[in-house]
Amino acid sequence: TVSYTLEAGMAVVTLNRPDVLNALNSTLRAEITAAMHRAAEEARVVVLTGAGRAFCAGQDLSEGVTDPEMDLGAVLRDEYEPMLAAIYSCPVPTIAAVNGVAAGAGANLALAADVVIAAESASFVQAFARIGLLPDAGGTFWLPRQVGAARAMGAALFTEPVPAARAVEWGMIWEAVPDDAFDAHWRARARHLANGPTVAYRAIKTALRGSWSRDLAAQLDLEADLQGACGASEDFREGVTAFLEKRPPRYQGR
Ligand code: LHQ
Repeated sequence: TVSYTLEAGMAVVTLNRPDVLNALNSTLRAEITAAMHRAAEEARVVVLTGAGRAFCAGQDLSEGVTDPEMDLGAVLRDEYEPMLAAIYSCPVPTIAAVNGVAAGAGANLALAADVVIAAESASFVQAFARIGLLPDAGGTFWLPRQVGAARAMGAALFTEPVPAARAVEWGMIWEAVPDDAFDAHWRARARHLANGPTVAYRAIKTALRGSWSRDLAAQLDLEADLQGACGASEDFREGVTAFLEKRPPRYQGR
């Protein structure tokens, strides 16, 4: 239910249950988690995308979610959290290439990636309250930070689809791209990162992602530590040399 390709440092993880808009069942969650771990080992960028007309419709609602013995909290802890952690803790940059609707946990799965690029026809739906749930899969963490408290609350309570262009305007995602240019565009973005200074990208992720829970003094200290490591990388030397020689850098990711 996941297809995985690796080409020139670019891993592409495609959610592949198009008949149900790539709804997340237990198998798909496990396969996404495994694919992210594999990509973390062998790729310099990872793209998450969906097969067919949707990105992901969230939890598979035909998976017995209302059975009395189904404990939603346990499903979240045991299966969703490892999947989300594999994405947000991935040491290399992650791109969610949101090809179509992203609903419920599918929307928040996308928001766990470092960069979200959406097709213009895509939309983000905090659908949870429609069926009597609260936004999970990190929604209540990412949304207020990315779009502000008022928009986060409105999106969660009213569950209206947020079209890609508005998601950009709100600061929820990085960019929206016309549908006919979407595929070529995210591939170019991914290639850019796959050919970039991987050590620096890792430092950028560590510094930015942890900044919510640090104060300024701790953050400045962390920047100094990380910059020390970047300064010792081959790619830094190459970057400076290329600049002085007025040519494009050739980064090896070391
Ligand atoms: C689906 C689904 C789906 C199964 C479309 N499941 N089949 C919850 C519980 C447990 C633990 C952890 O956390 C969670 C978190 C959550 O994610 S809760 C939120 C779950 N997701 C939703 O409530 C969204 C449900 N889907 C929709 O509202 C619509 O399908 C959207 C707005 C995504 C797309 O609408 P349309 O473009 O009109 O497509 P459609 O509704 O006709 O769907 C196409 C097919 O996909 C259809 O099957 P069919 O046999 O009629 O062709 C749907 O039944 C199926 N499908 N989402 N989540």
